[in-house]
Amino acid sequence: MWFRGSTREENADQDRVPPGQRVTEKFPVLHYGGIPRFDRQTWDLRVFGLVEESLALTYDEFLELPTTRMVADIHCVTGWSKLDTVWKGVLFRELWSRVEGKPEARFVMVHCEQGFTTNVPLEVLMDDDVLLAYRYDDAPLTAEHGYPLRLVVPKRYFWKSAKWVRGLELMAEDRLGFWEVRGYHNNADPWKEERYA
Ligand SMILES: Nc1nc2c(c(=O)[nH]1)N[C@H]1C(S)=C(S)[C@@H](COP(=O)(O)O)O[C@H]1N2
Ligand SMILES: [Mo]
Repeated sequence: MWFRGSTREENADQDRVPPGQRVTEKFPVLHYGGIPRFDRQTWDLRVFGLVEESLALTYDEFLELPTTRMVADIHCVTGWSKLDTVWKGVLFRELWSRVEGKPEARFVMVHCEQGFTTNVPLEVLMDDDVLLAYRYDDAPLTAEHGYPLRLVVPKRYFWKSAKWVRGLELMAEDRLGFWEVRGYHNNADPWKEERYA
């Protein structure tokens, strides 16, 4: 007997797609506002707030940090998912190991060029798949996808993966970022369909 159906491989992929999402081969570009210009001379990445001493790295200093290459599935709240995306950069926890956080630091506000922000608990950023990425698909990240530096948090909807990151602010209490203030869910777990609050 012959019957139609998905192959074993397709079924395996389906298990990787959260409810309400469709897989795309494309890489849509989504952001609020324009694409910022990168000036290597003035760019820095700051870690500040509830840390014993704030850190400011130039781009060259950042590139000296140990790198990680990671393959991850990403899920946008607008309904697309992309499987097996390849990123290279520095693990958040690698950067964090160079900072002495105050014990009351529990949340992070990610600050980007042009005022975009998103908030993520420190514990979530400490996961082994949270990267500050500067390469995608084994090539430099393109400007539209966040060059020179973006956050990638695969376990949350993709708006938490902030592009053009410039600062990480450690906080004791949670504060809502750009989309979180506008009604997006604070936790943003795609497997629980935490799209809107
Ligand atoms: N700085 C900044 N980062 C951002 C955004 C933004 O508006 N500004 N939009 C977010 C949203 S809503 C999504 S879905 C992803 C899209 O990333 P992409 O354009 O690389 O697909 O970027 C996120 N990061
Ligand atoms: Mo989004």
